Amino acid sequence: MTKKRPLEIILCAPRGFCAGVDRAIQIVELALEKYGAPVYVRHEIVHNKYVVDGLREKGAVFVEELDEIPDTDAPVIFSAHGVPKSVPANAKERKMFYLDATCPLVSKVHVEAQRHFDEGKEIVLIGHAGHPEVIGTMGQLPDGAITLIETVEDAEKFEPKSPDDLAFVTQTTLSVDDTAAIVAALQKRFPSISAPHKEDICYATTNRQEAVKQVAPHVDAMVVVGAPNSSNSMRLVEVADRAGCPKSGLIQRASDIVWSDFEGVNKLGISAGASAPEELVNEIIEKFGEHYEITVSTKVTAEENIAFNVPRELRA
Ligand code: 0CN
Ligand code: SF4
Repeated sequence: MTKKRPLEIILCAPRGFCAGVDRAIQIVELALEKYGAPVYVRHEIVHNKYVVDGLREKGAVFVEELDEIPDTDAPVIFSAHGVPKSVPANAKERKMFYLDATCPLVSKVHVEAQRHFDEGKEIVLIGHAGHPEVIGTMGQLPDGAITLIETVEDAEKFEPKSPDDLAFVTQTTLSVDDTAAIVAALQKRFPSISAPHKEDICYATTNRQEAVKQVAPHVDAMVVVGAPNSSNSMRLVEVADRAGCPKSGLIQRASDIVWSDFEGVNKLGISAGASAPEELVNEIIEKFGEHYEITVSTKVTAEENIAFNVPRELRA
């Protein structure tokens, strides 16, 4: 057998599950334990196929909209990304027993938007069109109350009705740097615009991006474990690119690795989006270990010790 080529792997830390994802998955698991299958889940509980498939096997039924659910006493769970106000309203009308797995840090943004609205402010949401969190946040208020801004150009073109009475909120999983540029463009044009008391981009997004930023310049390639529909995971790939990493890409499972992409790679960075389980990171490291003589170290750039409680109904 030929000798395996050496590969130095640097794991970014923090990576992987955040407190909101952990809580959301726990809500589905505890609901299955307490009430039995089926448990309905509106939208992927978190954006990861492995997690969703695992829960489906235990009896979770995933739908995109409540109208796909028959009249039932079974619990209905809303995903971590949050929902428009019309969703719990509809669930109440249909007398559904629902559990809200919206991350408390997304709910915090909902509350902020509501507060600005109650104060009569015109609201800007910085985020990506079509993402469920953006749909959920816009859906906290009547149509037209929130204007979505996706880019610096949008910020430069934005014509508010009340330029002196503006506020902005953001999606929680954005690029820290892109968002800072958009906010700067808004503040330049509208110096009195109200900003969140404390960043809307969540701690997990911020910490994962910072870890990738520090590792990326020192590796030949960066692998981000995560799904293409996961906003925070996609942002990690961009961060690696911009930090000067020659190659960076998303990998969902070990079977996705294209070995020819790693020719000439001696140092590999690995991170994982907030919705990617550590099992998948380990699976991918093991696969690299089959092909290379690997050494693994970890670069820790922040400590995290945040946890969120599950809803009262599910507490022991
Ligand atoms: O990947 P996720 O399920 O969601 P996005 O990054 O696409 O928002 O991770 C959990 C984040 C939340 C809310
Ligand atoms: Fe909550 Fe942030 Fe995790 Fe989203 S990425 S679930 S906002 S902690």
